[in-house]
Amino acid sequence: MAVRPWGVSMKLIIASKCYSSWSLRPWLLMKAFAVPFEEVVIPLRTAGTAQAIAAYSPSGRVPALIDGPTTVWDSLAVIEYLAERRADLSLWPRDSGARAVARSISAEMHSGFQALRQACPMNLAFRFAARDRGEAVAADTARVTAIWRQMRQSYGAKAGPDGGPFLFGGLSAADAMFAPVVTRLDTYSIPVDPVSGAYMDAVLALAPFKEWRAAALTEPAIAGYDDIGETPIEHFRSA
Ligand SMILES: N[C@@H](CCC(=O)N[C@@H](CS)C(=O)NCC(=O)O)C(=O)O
Repeated sequence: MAVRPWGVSMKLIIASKCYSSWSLRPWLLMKAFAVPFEEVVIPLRTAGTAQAIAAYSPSGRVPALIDGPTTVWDSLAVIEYLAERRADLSLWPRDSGARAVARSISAEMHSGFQALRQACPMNLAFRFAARDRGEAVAADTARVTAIWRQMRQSYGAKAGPDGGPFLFGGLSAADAMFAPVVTRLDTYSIPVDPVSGAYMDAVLALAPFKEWRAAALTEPAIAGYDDIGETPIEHFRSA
């Protein structure tokens, strides 16, 4: 039986890039680590969205990854699958202690920070003014930025080959998991400490993130997502 080369047939099913925070995670990781894939973008909130997603994903949600006969859904499961299939790439940190912490903060992100998510949905088309968004959002922000400071101090900011601008030095799956939070804090002008600010700048400056954002800004606007009852202070869509 012929052995299928790694990744050749992988297909990543995602939703509108402007708004789909979950889709950004595996897409960014795969691009940053040059894992080849074909993308299928399903626009959100159309008459055909649910049916189009259901054709690929048993949960009715994206992202989903199709790798030959295998379908994986849920962003964290997709990332774990990729880390296993492409063990050669070390998508998680190489050190087992660091890897365990990276998985812990990723799981915390995956299942938490509901207030921040709800009050500040991902929207790459605008920037909104800083304002008090309530205690729960402030508490989520405090925890997220405490995680970032701690990871930077304990792992990322180390001198030498293991250092780098990301949570564990070089880019890892943990950064992909937090990328949508980075965009939210940026979009809603939420004040952060200098260490977190520098980390956010590093994520936002990633070439694959810029590629994602550029594509997001060419998509048709979805009024239901754009109308959040606030007037943007910056508009990034070209048309
Ligand atoms: N926990 C899931 C959440 C996936 C999710 O909610 N995806 C949204 C898009 S960001 C979706 O598929 N929505 C379908 C719809 O709105 O019709 C994950 O991590 O992948």
